[in-house]
Amino acid sequence: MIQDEITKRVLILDGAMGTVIQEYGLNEQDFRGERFQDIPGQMKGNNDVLNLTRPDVIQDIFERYLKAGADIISTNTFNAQRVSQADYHLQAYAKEMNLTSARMAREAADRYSTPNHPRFVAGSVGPTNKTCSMSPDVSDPARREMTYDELYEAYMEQMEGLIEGGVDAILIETIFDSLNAKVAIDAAIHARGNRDIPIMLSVTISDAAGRTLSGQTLEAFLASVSSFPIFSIGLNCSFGARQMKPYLKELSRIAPYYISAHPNAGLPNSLGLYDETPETMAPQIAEFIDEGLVNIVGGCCGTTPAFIEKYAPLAVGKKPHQPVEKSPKMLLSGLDLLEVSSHLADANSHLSAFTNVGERCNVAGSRKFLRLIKEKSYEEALQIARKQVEDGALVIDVNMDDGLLDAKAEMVTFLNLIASEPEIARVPVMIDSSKWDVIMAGLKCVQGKSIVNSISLKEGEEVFLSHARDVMRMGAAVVVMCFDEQGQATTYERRIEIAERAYRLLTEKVGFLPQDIIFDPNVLAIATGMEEHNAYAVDFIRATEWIRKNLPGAHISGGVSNLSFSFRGNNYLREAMHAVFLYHAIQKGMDFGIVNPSTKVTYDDIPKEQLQLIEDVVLNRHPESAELLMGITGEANDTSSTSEASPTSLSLEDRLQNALIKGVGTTLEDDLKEALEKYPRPVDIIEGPLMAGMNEVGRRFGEGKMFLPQVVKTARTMKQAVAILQPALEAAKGDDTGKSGNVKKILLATVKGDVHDIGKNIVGVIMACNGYEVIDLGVMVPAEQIVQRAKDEQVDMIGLSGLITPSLEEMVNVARELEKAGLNIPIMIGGATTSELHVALKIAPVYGGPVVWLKDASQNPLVAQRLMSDVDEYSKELNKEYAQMREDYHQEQQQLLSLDEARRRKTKLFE
Ligand code: THG
Repeated sequence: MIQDEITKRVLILDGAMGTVIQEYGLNEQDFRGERFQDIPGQMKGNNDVLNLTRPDVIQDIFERYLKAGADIISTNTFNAQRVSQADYHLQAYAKEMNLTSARMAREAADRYSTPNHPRFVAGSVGPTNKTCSMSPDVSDPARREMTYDELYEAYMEQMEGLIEGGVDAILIETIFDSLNAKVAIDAAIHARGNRDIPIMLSVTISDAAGRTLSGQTLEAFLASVSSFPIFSIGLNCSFGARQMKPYLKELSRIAPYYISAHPNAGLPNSLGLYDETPETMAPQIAEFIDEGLVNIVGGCCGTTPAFIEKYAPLAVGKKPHQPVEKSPKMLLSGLDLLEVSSHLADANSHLSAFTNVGERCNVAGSRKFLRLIKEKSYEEALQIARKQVEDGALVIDVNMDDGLLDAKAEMVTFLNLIASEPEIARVPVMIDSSKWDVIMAGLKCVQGKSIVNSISLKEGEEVFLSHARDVMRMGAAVVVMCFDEQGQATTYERRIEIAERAYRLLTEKVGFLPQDIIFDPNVLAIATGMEEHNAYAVDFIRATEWIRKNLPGAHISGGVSNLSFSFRGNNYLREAMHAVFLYHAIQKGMDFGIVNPSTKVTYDDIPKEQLQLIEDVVLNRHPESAELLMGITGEANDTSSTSEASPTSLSLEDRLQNALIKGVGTTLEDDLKEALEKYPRPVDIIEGPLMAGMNEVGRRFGEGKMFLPQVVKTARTMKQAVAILQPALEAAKGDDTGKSGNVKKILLATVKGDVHDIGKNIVGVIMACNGYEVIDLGVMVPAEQIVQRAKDEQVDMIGLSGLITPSLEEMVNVARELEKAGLNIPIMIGGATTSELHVALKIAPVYGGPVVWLKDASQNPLVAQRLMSDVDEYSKELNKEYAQMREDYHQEQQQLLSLDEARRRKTKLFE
């Protein structure tokens, strides 16, 4: 078993599958085989189908890795699920691919196993080509290409195939979206049942700030999976070993699992090739092993059996990494980590130990929020969430329970919208509903680790346990209300009785971690005029103290604003009461509270006489004081106001730039109106301050100071700005000499095999702003479709985008197909791995029309302008430049001689 071997030595994992497959020079027919003659489209590139059509090649690769010394080989199933296979019309064969690949790997591993040196098979599970937590469309941030349940079905089928084929472990790899990963874990746990098949994870960091593609930090990701039974966690792809090392160090310092590393053979160079060799990589891998950072090492893109052969001896006799202890703290996350200690705070540090949960995104708790949701004014509703986070809310509660709303649909929409707002998505959410299907639907939208609000024993143990198991399955923490079959607990005794019973059930029957349980002993309204209500607050506080002492690890929360319902309309008094209540409850261990985060009244601010009176009421010292409370009003104006002063001290240009950088469009309307008066042409506003803002965003992203979801947001704000300027742009177009009536068309596409579209979307916005008609084909667009649409629409330009290395090859393919179709429409090339050199060497030579490489989106209008006005002259310039670059390149290459040539030229010493 892997579980036994991993404690003894550092295990060697295999290297890349795709890179090695390329060595075999397979053609379309090899991929297609006899079986798939009639399937439309291109099959080449679908490596997973080779399990069925060229099993000999796959077996050979398994064998070569085993021979090279791999302890673990992974199945050739990275894309073998129906979501990805749909592109090749092979959904129906997904399961068979897994089963076959696992069987072949099993057979090979068994053949190489000896009692002293067992070999293992890991079932490779990739992220699919769709993401669950990001929108495929910048202008519709709530949209999702795929739901949790759809992905779950696809993964389930894959896992079943792998397990039936005999894998020893499931390796969920190249994780770029934690929600996709959570679905995979959910499916793996269900597919394995009670078989002992460990789950291994491998994450891909994709920006300079060390975040995943979907925007989480490594720590936040660890929190997302912290309640799942994980065997190992590692990093793969995107970076070479050197860039990976700091993150690997962090991982081995904080992750309570075995650690794996499978770096690329360096970063791809401008041609998409890998510069590192087995000889240059080995010392870097040796560092990982020698410094005790890893338990498993292997390779990712660009590595081959020759690499693994060099790695295997490095591990001999070396001590494997010793996993750190699991944190006893509650781990929550949005895009960032929120760690909540389970320790009872001491009197001096209580403030830092309190987690305030924003209460305002609640249709039952805010008339304004209810109205906005009813009107579907989501932009403004999000503003309420954003304001709470700005005001310091560490978590936000979301509740859509209202008789006139479709609570489930609204919960899903709002959580999806939040996911596209990095300022808000930073923090974890508390999903608040009294309907279980609303909570489940909400949990299926969030990539972070959230809190379920709430479960209780009011419908008996069976329902309680079933809900608790659902929460476990979704990897969330939970609020347990002190309710049972007899109803709501209102006394001290009933509160602690229910809490204790629930605690036992959760920790003993369900296996819940105590630190993931939050008890809510019911904050109820006091000073209502009914005597039996007077002890509610003090009993809550006493129950809090008891629970913290007797139910170790568990937390305490409550809906603080409930306390003061009898004083509605007197906000100052309400907030003063809340401050007093929290002051005392926090001292006794209340460490969460659902509150209005913008409250301005603090305990110390309350004048002495008032304080005395309020404490008498809250602590039930003088029940008669309630009457007197009514007389208290504060100087403070309406503290719950959500209006936000805009910083008018900034210049117009700075305000516009800021709006873009922050991705907040609320001031755009006014500022753009002002700009229209100041600038001679509306397009000058776009190319001036707005473009400056976008460039600043690009710069910050490059430096790792902004991460992807923030960039997406800025793109959306840009679009919003353009929409506001649109009427003025239209009007101005009429003035432009002769241009109207002849709108130029540009076709945009992210090429097949690639899902990245931020850059492309920005280009779309900018081109639209410049008066071009944009036809955006989206992501993963096959060459045939590009050719077809280019012809049908008679476009004037084509923009091809791609971020990952294989996209380079695909762009060459698209250019070839366009050429074959007899087209010579100018092509613009952009995206992270693209380069002018690659265009000069590979793309321009296969295409008759002009091909231009663009460094960033700001260049598109200028280049387009030249292409549309003096294309002949421009083409000449480009061709000259490319010819020069090719020549320089070849000269450089020739300085590296072939082996034969080198031998021929050797210095002859003994003639
Ligand atoms: N425990 C748990 N969850 C909860 C509660 C709880 N969720 C909901 C609620 N109680 C906590 N949230 C609020 C939110 C707002 C108010 C009270 C509790 C509130 N709102 C103003 C009012 O009703 O006067 C409305 C003001 C407005 O319309 O703007 O007081 O106890 N687990």
